[in-house]
Amino acid sequence: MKNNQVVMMGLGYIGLPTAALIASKGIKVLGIDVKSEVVDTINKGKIHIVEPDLEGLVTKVVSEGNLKAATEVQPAEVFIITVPTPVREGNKPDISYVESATKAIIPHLQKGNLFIIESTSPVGTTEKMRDLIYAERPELQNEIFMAYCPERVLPGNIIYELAHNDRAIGGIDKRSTQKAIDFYRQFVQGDLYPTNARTAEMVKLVENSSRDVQIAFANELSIISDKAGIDVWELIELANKHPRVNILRPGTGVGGHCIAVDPWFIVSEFGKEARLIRTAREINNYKTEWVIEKIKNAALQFELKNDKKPLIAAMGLAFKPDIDDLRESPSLYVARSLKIQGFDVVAVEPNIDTSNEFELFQPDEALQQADIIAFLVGHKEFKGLQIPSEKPVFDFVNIV
Ligand code: SAJ
Repeated sequence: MKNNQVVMMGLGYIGLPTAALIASKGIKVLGIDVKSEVVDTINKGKIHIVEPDLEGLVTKVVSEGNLKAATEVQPAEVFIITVPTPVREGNKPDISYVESATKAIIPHLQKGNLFIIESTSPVGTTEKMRDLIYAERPELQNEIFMAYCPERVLPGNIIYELAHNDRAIGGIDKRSTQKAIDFYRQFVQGDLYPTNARTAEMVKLVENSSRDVQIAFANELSIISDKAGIDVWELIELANKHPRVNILRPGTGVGGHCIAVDPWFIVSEFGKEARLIRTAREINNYKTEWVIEKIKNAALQFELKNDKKPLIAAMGLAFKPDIDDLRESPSLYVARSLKIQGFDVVAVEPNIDTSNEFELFQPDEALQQADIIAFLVGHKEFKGLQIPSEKPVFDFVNIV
């Protein structure tokens, strides 16, 4: 089994960096992905996602022969599942990729193997996969180890955080927890905290729900302050001078692949109980609609006054500052909604070179040519820009 000590199922934003980090410790890793283009790219030492420092690491571990990619599973000592768990219609989590990855592993499992789920999952998923495995391979009952171990890395800083963040590790029994801790200790410098699988699953959901609730509080304050004629940024700065208050930043809404999604895993299962978590989701989604309304009202006023359509500059399209990731981005949603509603929109996004959807302007060009300017993301390039005083400027992220 020396040839493949670890099999990583799913080579996306978590699977690929984790596979590369493990391989960098001299452990043989076989990465599995259903997409053959992804497998081919990785086997050439290249990457298909955007993440600082990742390509260099992948090139190195592939050239050293410690990381290989394939579409078919092979025997290993450790199997790790890092496939997506999307939220579907009605905000219901879909664990079918975890199920199909588990099914693909089942024929290769051997006594003494360690099976780990990292994918964000509803509470009880690890136990479900345990039952699935034992139903097909009853002889493995109590002969393999199983644990849930959520990742908690920040996109843009994944390589550092994978190695340095603390982790919660929850086995289906105590020996599984210990086995998983021994495994992670080989490549994680942070502390490893033992727990059970259900708690570890909930820890992940609670971390992102906590951030969502806190951002919702800031977003609600921004809407209230706007009505009250108060500068929300000054308000928060002053409130945060209290030694036990730490309010986060309001913005265009909450985007990304985790914070706007994970709370639904709790709400869909504990609908009656999870009232605050659900409301926070609704507030953060509403904030994006509120931003659109603000810009639209200014645009309609401009049209009435000048008898022509305004040119609107969407300053920033990414889901958060200083990254090029446009997926699940509230800013992109704002720009797109305005365009769909018939407004003329140009975009400024310093982190991307091309767009099929928007004409891209340089920041100065946008400030000169646009009639309405809306700062949607706090990119560093926007700091210190000279803002024309005669035009309507919305700074939803307090960058100027
Ligand atoms: N945001 C605000 N105001 C704030 C902070 C963030 O509006 O004060 C917005 C951002 O603009 C963005 C969204 O929230 O649209 C999410 O950004 P983020 O930087 O808070 O988080 P992500 O989605 O990049 O990563 C999160 C992290 N979770 C926590 O901080 C609890 C990360 O550690 C997780 O590993 C990741 O989700 C994940 O994969 O679950």
